[in-house]
Amino acid sequence: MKLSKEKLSDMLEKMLLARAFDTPLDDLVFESKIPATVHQCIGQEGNIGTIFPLNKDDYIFTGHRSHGLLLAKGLDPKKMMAEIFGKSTGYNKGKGGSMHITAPEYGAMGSNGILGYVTVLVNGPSFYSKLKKLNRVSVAYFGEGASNQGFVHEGMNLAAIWKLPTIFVLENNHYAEATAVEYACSTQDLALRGKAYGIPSYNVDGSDILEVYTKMQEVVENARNNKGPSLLVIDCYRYKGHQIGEPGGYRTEEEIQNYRNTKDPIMKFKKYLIGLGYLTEDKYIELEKKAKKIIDDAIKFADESPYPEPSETYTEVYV
Ligand SMILES: Cc1ncc(C[n+]2csc(CCOP(=O)(O)OP(=O)(O)O)c2C)c(N)n1
Repeated sequence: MKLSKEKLSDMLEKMLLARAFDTPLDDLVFESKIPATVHQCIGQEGNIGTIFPLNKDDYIFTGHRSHGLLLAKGLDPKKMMAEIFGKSTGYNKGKGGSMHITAPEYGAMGSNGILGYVTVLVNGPSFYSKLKKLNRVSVAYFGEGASNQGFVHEGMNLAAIWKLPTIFVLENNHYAEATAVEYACSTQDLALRGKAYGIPSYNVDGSDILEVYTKMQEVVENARNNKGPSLLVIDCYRYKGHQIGEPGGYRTEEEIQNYRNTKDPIMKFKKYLIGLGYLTEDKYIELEKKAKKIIDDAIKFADESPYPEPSETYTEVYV
């Protein structure tokens, strides 16, 4: 696979943007600038490699830990931050918050706090795309904890029998809240969950964005060529707690440090690009600063934006 320097650079910038977005959120929650807790994807930035083979009009359905994926899909950090702040300038006028950011104009069909439900919803646009011959794919993101939900098995079965252009992306970050995957999942080979429904299923290393990208490219092509759904199981790790403010205590600091030191997706990609001669230490620092500036501006925008008016309480809601 030969990717241009520009494409590789864009991947690094999106990873840095994802990390820069989630990093200041702890303080913002503790200062009550953000009125609810949020789930950070720090450590899981390799997973955004799944976004790059997609077109703007391909659909994604994400879960509660989705900021990095949404930024990579092209959403505006300012409108995302404003949404998390609960401000009227946010994607959903501040009524959705971190777990429900929705921007159909980017194919971002909604984050969803109901674990695993995305695997059912995703088949709607897949079916539509197949019926109307639109050649669009639809992707559902969910965790290994969510993969124990009944929905997920219904969603996979339906995608398989109707041969839908659906891609299931299971982000195995090893813990569902405080519960380790070894305890909660009956098999550690989570690809079996797709194979059980006759779905081609692959394990990929989430610390290597290019491995993630390459496999996603392949399954996206298969979906566009009417070959039906696929499952990617991404092995990854979250450095922060399940959510901001969690007390921890279910894993050792040593384990977290070990991942940071040996499998950090940004550090690995940085090293790779330096090896290729596409990046220098100075350029990397410049890109990090650029990402931080974008997020500082987004925070300022969110902070200065107004809350929705009380009179808007019942607009843009179903009931
Ligand atoms: C149907 C449902 N059950 C329980 C919860 C509460 N809950 C929220 S996140 C979470 C753990 C999710 O773990 P996982 O799917 O592995 O995703 P991760 O948080 O690790 O990204 C639980 C149990 C929920 N939101 N929805």
